[in-house]
Amino acid sequence: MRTDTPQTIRLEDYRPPAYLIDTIELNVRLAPDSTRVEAQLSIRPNPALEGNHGPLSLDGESLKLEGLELNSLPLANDAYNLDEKGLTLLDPPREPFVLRTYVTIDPSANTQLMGLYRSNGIYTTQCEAEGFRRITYFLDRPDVLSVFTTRIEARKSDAPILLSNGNPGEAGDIEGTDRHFAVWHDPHPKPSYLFALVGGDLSLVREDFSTRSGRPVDLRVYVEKGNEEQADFAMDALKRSMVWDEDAFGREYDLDVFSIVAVSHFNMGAMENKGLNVFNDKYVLAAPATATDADYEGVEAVIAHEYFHNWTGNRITCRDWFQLCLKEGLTVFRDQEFTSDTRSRPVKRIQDVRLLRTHQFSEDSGPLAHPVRPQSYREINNFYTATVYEKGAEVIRMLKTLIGPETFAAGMDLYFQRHDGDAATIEEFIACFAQTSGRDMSRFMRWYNQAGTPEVTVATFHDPDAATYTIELTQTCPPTPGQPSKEPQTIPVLFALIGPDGNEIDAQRTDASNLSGEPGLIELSDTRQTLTFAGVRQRPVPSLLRNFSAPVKLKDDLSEEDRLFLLRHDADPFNRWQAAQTMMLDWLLGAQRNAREDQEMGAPDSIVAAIMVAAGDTTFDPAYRAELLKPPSFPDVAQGIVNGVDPDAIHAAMERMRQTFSATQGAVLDEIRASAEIDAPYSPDAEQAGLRALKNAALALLASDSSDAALDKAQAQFDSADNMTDRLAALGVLVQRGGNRGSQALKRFYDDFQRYPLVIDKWFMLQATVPDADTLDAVRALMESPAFSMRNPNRVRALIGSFAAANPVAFNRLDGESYGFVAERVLELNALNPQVAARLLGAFRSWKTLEPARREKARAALEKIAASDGLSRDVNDIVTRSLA
Ligand code: B3K
Ligand code: ZN
Repeated sequence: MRTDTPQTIRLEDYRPPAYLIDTIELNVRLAPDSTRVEAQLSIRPNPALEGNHGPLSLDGESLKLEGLELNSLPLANDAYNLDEKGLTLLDPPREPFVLRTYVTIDPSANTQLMGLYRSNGIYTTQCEAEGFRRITYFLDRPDVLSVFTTRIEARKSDAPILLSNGNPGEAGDIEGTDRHFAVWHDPHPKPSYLFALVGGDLSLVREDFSTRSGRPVDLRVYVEKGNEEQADFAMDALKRSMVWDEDAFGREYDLDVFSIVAVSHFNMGAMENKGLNVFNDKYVLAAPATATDADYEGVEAVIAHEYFHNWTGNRITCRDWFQLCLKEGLTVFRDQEFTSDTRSRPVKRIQDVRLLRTHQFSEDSGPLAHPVRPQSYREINNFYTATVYEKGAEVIRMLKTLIGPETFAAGMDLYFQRHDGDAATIEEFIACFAQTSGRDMSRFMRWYNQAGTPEVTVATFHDPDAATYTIELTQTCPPTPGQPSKEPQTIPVLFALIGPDGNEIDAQRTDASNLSGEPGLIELSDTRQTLTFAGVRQRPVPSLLRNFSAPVKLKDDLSEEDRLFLLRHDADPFNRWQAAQTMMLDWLLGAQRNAREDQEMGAPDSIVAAIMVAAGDTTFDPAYRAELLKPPSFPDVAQGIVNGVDPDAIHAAMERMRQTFSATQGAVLDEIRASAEIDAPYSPDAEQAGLRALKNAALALLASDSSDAALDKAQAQFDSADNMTDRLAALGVLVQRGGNRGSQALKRFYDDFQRYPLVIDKWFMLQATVPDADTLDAVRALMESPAFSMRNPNRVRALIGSFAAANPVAFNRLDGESYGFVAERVLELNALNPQVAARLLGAFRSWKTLEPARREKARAALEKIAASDGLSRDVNDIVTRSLA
């Protein structure tokens, strides 16, 4: 493989396509090493452009061209150019014409898992973002929409099931041969990235569905043979998603068939191809013995997400890849709302914010920071990021908060009505809400264009004599690559003032700014704004940024006493939880500093005691109480450190905090644990899952002292569990804290579950995340396990990915050995699967904040990658930006 010259694509260079392709008829003859693809394209010059349309460059990569005809005549050799990027017709007709191409491709040799490939003997495709060009020559860009008709042919024994997008047409045996065929027609014009084709020996679970307006839909979930009893939950989740989108957004399904196919080799979670979603089987398969509650929730959320793309992504697609958040941020927002309606809304919000802070804030504060809508890229696959997805969803949530739910709903309706069938832009999307709200959205638009996590600093002042209370808010946003200075952006800050009796006070705002705003909402649009309230005799405690109303870092002037007060009284469940988190975080920051300076860390006894009171409150939902018992994450702490991150010091502080729970609150924890025991058969529903989450959060804290008493409880749970959630939680405790008991439990777990690769991924993950320098040796050894393969992305993520991204202690070994190890794996994967390699390399994203000794070792590992020959565009892009 050669190193691609990094070519930068810029949003400002966008030009509409010079040619359009109205229809494409594909004829695909599947064979393991040499699949033949015939394509007939009806092409015409784009009437929106004037004058000479020039040469026609079709994208094509790793294709073997076998034939080429224009309007049924073979094309002369000097009429076209062929290179490794595609096929150019030098002087195409000015009138509509038909181009026919014949190519062969090798699905078995496709280890990148882009284009057409085989996974465990099943032919499947992945075309987003630019994979269709690895199947046939085409204008492989999202603003070229075509009607697809796909005929697939294969040996019956090789691929008894043949699927593509749209509705099924003619199908049957090919007489006198051992082959058969199937034709699929998709009436909805779509970009090539939404094309899919599947062929293989699959088991089918089927159900009938009827949309609200009465369209019958044949729902199908296809899984590998032997997995059929693990597909029912996915089917159920699909039906619930379909009903929800009708209720919540008025969106119905629009084809006769909707299929989900689960495959075991997949670069990400799943893909929303029109009418034929292809899934990583991790997000389809679920049974109590093998899937955890979190797995069930993940299956449900990803099924919903891909289904919701049918409107936000497929019916309305993106004009160009810079607009990726148009479909991703919006669809994440929609799946978050679905989960909030299905399960607990406050718990979902807490979990989403935890994820955002852990991944997106880390990304936003390092060398890979980019705006929700980037302005340039070298490899688009590197922009399927926490920023585009999760921050993109936060931007939609802020929009709804600012304009209110009804105006937001009207804007969504307008968007669906106005842009159905379009390849749209963020500007067009936002214009719909500007219209329904009558507002100027220019400062809000900055959320799409400015990278970095804004900081909102709050200073409060109470004047008892004048009975006034003022809140002064200031926003800043740190520099990010290519953006040294930032403009103020519209930040919605939901708030309340809480009086000494614990009740919210209804104070009158007397300041001039934003008097029109909703009560309880501050619109911070300037760099600095001051609010004044009259008639406030006693100092209230402000509850700011309720429900985490904007993805910012809040620096307020509250005391620990204020936070204890909020933990007791705040009616906003998010901020009640946040009060506990902030107290823990402040303590952890101080403690890690002391640990680094070899000072006594102390113990957070009073904070822990207050949290235990809240966590013991049975008027709260158990899932929420479980969240209260989870300390801030390692990246949460690391982000608060300015003078060099020492992962061992952070770990020591986190351990001390957990041990304070077990040492001072052991009896209460054990009581909570026992009270959450379920005396009913397993069900993955939210209620039971919440009880298990509470029980297992209590167990994890209880066992942080590694006492025999606690380990015995974990052992008993491991031995007797009737479900994977409890079994895995107990195994985690034994592996992290139980020494030999952990090794024995691991052995038994492997013996019991070796038939289930997705369960063995959990086994890899638990071992790869033991916070100990020696874990590197364990990971090296596990790579030799027969269950491991560098060719399966799930295995790589479970073992190497979790070691690099979820084990800060072992990854940041002082001797730099782990950096070297991960760099070697990146280079190995670079040749096999560049997307997975680039993703793994992202584990270095915070290297610049490390203390100097580690920082230099991380730099050396990155430089070694940068200096290697044959870097893919994916890896080259990440390593270059990381070092810049
Ligand atoms: N749209 C796909 C992601 C494609 C990633 C391409 N590298 C899945 C999703 O977000 O729904
Ligand atoms: Zn998506």
